[in-house]
Amino acid sequence: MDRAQSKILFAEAQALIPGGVNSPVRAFGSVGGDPVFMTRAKGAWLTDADGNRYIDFIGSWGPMILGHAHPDVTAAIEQAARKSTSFGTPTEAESRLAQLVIDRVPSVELIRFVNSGTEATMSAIRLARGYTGRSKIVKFEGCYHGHGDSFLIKAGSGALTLGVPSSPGVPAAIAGETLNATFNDLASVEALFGQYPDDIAAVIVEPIAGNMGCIPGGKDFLKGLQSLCNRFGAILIFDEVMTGFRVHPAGAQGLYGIKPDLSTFGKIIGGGLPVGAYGGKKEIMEQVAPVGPVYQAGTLSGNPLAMAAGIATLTYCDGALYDRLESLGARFEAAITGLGAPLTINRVGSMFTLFMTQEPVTGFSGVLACDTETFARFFHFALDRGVYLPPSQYEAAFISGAHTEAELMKLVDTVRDFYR
Ligand code: KE4
Repeated sequence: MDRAQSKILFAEAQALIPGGVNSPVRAFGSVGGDPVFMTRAKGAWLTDADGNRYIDFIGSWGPMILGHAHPDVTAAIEQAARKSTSFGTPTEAESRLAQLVIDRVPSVELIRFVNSGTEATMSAIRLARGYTGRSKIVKFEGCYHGHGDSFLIKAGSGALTLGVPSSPGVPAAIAGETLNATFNDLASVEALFGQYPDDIAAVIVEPIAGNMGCIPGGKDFLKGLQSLCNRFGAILIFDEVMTGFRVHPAGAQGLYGIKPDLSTFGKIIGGGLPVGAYGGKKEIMEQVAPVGPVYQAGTLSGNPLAMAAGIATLTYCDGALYDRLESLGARFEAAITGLGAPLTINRVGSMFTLFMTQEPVTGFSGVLACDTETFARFFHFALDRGVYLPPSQYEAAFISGAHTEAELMKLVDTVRDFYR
């Protein structure tokens, strides 16, 4: 495929922006080659600066569950924009989106909107620390919760992709308050509570990991986390920035039947516009300013365009959509498995990862055993055939409501041809 215009745009961007990208994982660091500059998208299809078309399996890293340029989402944004793009005052739309989330997620009694998933998780752990008076947090190696200082210790997603899971620039004093446990290994968490019985403010977990590739949390593991937090007085935070409204109408917590103390959201609730949120038990959320002393603020929090896009998107996130995504995803998974190719697929609903290993991938060690060189070759093999996958073995791919069987079978055919 000719991507001359993307190359020109990339060279220009590199002179202006570090790495030519505004988020490292977009830079093709682990798959090689130059990133592709997109100019438009519709439904399940992307179009790049050279006019090449691709079936989209990134979905903007999760938000585009309805597919691109859904007419009602676009119309809602246009209508809101005509009334101004921001007021800096409360608006009714914020309550409308808050109500939609609270109605769907039983554990959320109060919610605060912010501008990104990172802001949501940063705020949630500050709240947990303020509420408990404790300073340590437990996260899991390979999980990613955004680029807040407390999380960039053995993190997943772009940090892992670029080989810097623990970032320079995070002061030792902050890094020292973050304890890393092993995903799907409850004993590793019990050991930390045994070591710090009175110091852990929160355990934050992706209930279905998406940032070391897609790895479902075991139900006993997640319920065990809840029991440990209850026993030791720590806050259980489900980071549902990716899984929220992705895998179930009530997110992963709806799928597992677990009610965490706090949850974080992002991506889908903004329909592609910048939104994050944190919410949960009223007695905890009432510690947030201006009701309580835990401070958190944002010029554009609750932005009217983002609220409009989120409301329009969630309106379509109904049972019929999730049933369709599950049915499509299950047929896709069966077709991939049926190829007998030397890879492993993990899937939950409409999020999945093709791992370049023949072993089951149930945790971080399984991910590290993957052949990332083969993944890089497969990524470009697919790209040149009009299939756009996440440019990293350590990411989840996404199916949208705009995908049909034909688009998914194109990926199946691409896998078959790659291993032929
Ligand atoms: P943002 O700050 O990127 O909106 O959200 C951070 C975040 C928090 N929690 C989870 C579970 C997440 O998946 C994310 C962000 N996900 C990555 C994709 N793996 C964002 C893509 C990127 O960094 O460009």
